[in-house]
Amino acid sequence: MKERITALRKEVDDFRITGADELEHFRIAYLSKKGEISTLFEGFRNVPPGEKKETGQLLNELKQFATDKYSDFRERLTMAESEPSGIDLTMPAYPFGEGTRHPISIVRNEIIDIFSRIGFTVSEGPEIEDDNHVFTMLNFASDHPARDMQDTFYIEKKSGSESDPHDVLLRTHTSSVQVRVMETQQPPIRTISPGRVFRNEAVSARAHCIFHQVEGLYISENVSFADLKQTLLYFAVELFGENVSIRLRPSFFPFTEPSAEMDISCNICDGKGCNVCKGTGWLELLGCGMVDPNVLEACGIDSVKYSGYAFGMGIERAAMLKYGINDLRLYFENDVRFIDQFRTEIL
Ligand code: 2NM
Repeated sequence: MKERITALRKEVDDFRITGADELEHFRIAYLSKKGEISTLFEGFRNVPPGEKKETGQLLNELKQFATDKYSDFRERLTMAESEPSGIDLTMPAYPFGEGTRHPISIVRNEIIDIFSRIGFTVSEGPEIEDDNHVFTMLNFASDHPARDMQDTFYIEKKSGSESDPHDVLLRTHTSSVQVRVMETQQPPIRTISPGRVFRNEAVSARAHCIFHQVEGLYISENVSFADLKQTLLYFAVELFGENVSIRLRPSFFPFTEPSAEMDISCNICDGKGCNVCKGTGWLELLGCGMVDPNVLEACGIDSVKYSGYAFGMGIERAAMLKYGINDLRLYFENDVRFIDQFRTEIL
């Protein structure tokens, strides 16, 4: 038996495989059920007990040797088939870096995802708007300072310095999208509107003439300020983590009554007070309130039957708080050393 194993091992070693045909011959001759090695295994039961251990070991080694030779060559054969010259010509000549999402897109998508989970849809609308949808229907007085040319980019003014419902301008907030939703849909309405907005401001570390907002709107029967608070707490926890706290301070907006601003606990000093939160332990994140009945009525919604809440935030600001970014201009310069630092899963 031992001599047969040694002879077979030499035979396997000497077998020259140069192509698929020989490879198949090799497999049939040695590795198949009726092959030489299986035959030896069958004869193993007749080996005297004293020699079983050593013979068994040799036999196993032989089988391993033949199996390795077979799979080695098969691997080389399949590689040679896919790369005739040994070079994959479909590979790019130079490695190229994978792109990254812009931090504004990352945070915008995350906000959309968070509100989608509690039933909010996404609404979009025009960036070039009319005075009626940006100001008048949102309860801004005809002499409200936000309408000033110093604050708003006008494309077309109908009558000198007077405001006119048909004045054409760049929207200064995405509330105009929500006016368009309320005009065309009856409650229940549950939607958010992310988008670009435009304000006539000098560019600095804290202000830019173009920025991004997400506004939210929920209108149904018996919607209360408590519903608003609970929704905003859920949102803050999802965006900033379970250790975040929120607080609401009274405020004023033309389109909500009552109105509030929401702060989140400073995630840099854990609320103890640092230079980012200016020692207060709190950072302002968004504005919110109960939609003013005048706005509901202007959009054709019965303000006796329905109530609703709304909120709005700057995405640049939310991203600053989330990532510790300290200069707004970084978002628009698109220096890869900045934008390359934000890598996420898919979003
Ligand atoms: C904010 C703050 C408070 C708001 C109001 C509306 C609408 F269209 F329903 F009246 N949309 N968004 C709102 C309310 C926005 O941003 C600071």
